[in-house]
Amino acid sequence: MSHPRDQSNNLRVDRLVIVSNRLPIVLTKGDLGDWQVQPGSGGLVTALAPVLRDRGGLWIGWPGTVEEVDLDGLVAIGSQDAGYILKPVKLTAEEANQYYFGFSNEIIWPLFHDMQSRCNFDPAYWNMYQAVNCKFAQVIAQNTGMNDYIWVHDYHLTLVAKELRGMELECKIGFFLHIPFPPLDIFIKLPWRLQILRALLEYDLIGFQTTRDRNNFIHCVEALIKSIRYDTRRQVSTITVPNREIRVGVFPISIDFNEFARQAAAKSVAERASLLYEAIPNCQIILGVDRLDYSKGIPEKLQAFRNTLERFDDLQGKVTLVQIVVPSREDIPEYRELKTEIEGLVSEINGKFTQPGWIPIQYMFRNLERTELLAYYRAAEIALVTPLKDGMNLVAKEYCAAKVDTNGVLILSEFAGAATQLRRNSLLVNPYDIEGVANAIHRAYNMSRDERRSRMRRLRKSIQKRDIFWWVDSFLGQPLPIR
Ligand code: ADQ
Repeated sequence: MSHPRDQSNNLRVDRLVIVSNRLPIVLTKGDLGDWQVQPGSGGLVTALAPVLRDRGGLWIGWPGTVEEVDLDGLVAIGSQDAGYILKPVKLTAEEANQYYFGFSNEIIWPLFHDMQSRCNFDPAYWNMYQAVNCKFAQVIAQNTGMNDYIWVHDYHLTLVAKELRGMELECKIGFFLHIPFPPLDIFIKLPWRLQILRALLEYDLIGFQTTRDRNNFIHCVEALIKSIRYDTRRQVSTITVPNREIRVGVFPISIDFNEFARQAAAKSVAERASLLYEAIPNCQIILGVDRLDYSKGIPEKLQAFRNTLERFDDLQGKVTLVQIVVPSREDIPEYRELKTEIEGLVSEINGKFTQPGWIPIQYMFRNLERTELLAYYRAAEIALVTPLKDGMNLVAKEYCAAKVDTNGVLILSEFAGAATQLRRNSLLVNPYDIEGVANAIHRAYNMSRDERRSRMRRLRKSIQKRDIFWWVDSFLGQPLPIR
């Protein structure tokens, strides 16, 4: 992999410092109270690990536990396994509660997904969010030098650059927002809108998933902060505020396509996929894979499936929806209520339509092993990815990568960031339009093999071309303004 930033005229960067809410390790407590460290998985770690190993660097974040435990020792083991240094930011239970569950997930998350009525604008959350961002900045300042490039990830850490500038750390700092950025009329509901916007302008480069998000951000800056100039004609635009420039760009995140395709093609996955086919005979499998979150539109999806069975009764006994829900944020009451709502709908639909030998919905609420997830991707003729709003949605890309036989249809929400890239060859739907989604399911079910294959081939080609390595390279390769 090349790193154009190293060859540019830019300041020579010595090391890359990744900062994210969570460190890429998983700490688990055994039955005897002993702690285990496992490496984290996921596209971001896969893509960044080689860069960190090659040019040296570190990853700073919260190890994910507030328990009294020898964090330094455990993290040191994690560093050894990873091949690069991990540095923990230690949080107390109260800090984790108010900064993470509170400000990040009860304010920014719902607001940035256009769901302001779900926000709990508690001022105590804001105070703790500032304090924890400051704590992150202190750990960064203690562990970095002038020539390091600091790359901060996501909505938990919007204030880090501002804190670092306050400590007179003048190195280059980039920021990538994994979730959407809302339009002005929603963003201005945030009581701390000016503080957050001004803090974001302390980064040198801000990356968004889509042009929509980038433009929303620029409109907010234009409306709320005076005397700025900008130009949105390019993939990366420049905002000029008094005395300095900030680059603001579009960098759609992706997956390690080749690795997904390779693993999906393995014999063990093919065998598992055949077992799934045999267990659901004479049916096309429609697959939903979502983290437990109201932004993912799971109840709406179940209603659309019910509508499909009601309006297209020839599909009864011919399609099975396999809905996998990954446990998430269950400490927040709204997430527990959502789980109850989903389970109620599943049992209502199954109660109404089940016939001897056919159950319309198979529902799973758990984490799956990679091989099992890939087997479901391979076995499903149709993927139903219908978030109400989503930064990108990697499940849509993973499904296509794993569909090595190309016999699959992707039904995709127009409000997922992934729709920008995949709109032409998926069936694009409005997830709020129950009948529209049902029509798309009917169309996907009846789509000819040739049409499925040619659409899926094009989807796969486009995802392979812009994979996670392309994403890392294009962010890190971006020339930064001189400070
Ligand atoms: P998420 O909201 O978590 O990410 P998404 O992009 O769909 O959403 O990623 C989910 C990940 O979880 C996928 O990699 C998937 O493989 C994995 N997963 C799903 N079901 C699983 C299961 N049952 N067992 C194990 N793993 C499972 C946020 C934003 C997104 C953005 C990403 C990356 O909300 O919009 O795409 O960050 O920027």
